[in-house]
Amino acid sequence: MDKKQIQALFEQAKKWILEAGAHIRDVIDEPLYIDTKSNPNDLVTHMDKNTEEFFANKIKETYPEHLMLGEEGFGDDVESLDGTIWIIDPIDGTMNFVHQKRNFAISIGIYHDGVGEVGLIYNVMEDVLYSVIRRQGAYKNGVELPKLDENRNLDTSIMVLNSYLVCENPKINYKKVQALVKKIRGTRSYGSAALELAFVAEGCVDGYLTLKLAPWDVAAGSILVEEVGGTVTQANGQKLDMLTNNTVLACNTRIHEKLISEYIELK
Ligand code: 2AM
Ligand code: CA
Repeated sequence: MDKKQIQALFEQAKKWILEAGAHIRDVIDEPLYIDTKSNPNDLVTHMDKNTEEFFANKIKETYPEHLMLGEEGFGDDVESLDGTIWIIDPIDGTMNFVHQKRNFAISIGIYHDGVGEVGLIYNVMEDVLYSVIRRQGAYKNGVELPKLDENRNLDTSIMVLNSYLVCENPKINYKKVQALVKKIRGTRSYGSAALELAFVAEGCVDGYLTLKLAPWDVAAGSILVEEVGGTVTQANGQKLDMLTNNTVLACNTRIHEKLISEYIELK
């Protein structure tokens, strides 16, 4: 895919994400039809489904040769990353959407032959769009984000961590995470992986560690973070796999190695 085609794809995706977001804002106070998925706290609403269907229809109409991988099942059965694939979370942070009517995002990552070329994360209620075209800069509402601070160290870092990481947890040595909490300057938890990755890219937090994200949670945010010089891997340092769930460590590159070698021990 050449530069011109990628630019055109970006413009199209941007138009659709802003349109979908504007619609959600218009109907935000209407009644929600809420369902649960894997467990009583795993929420989905008719807006998650309608929004994903909106993208699925647009993509099929406009780019019949492209595939879509989405959270709510309107996409394709994607078994390889060959070709052009739109990886979409129609509402990332559904619990926030339901309980708070804010702090959620639409996330779109467009991958070509396994490489993330375009990323868009739209904080719908704040009308803030994070966007990236690989090697052409990362932006927040059209203003370019600077590269991450090269002097960052753990003592002065804020990290996005969720409470599961510090409770007795069979998947990670939680005592090491507790030591990390003491080491760093502060912790935050926002409840939308896409926004949490965007905040790493923005440099307003320095790292994000979590034990289970789906491809659509991380597809756009990882492109954004890497564009500003950050590092995004699994929590053991291995490359992310966009076809499966992953543990995720996204952070300022300066603290990545120390986090993995001293504070993250997966079980
Ligand atoms: P969602 O709202 O789109 O489901 C919550 O901390 C973050 O983790 C949200 O981005 C949420 O995405 C995601 N998430 C919640 N449960 C998940 C699961 N079982 N697998 C992967 N990601 C999940
Ligand atoms: Ca979702």
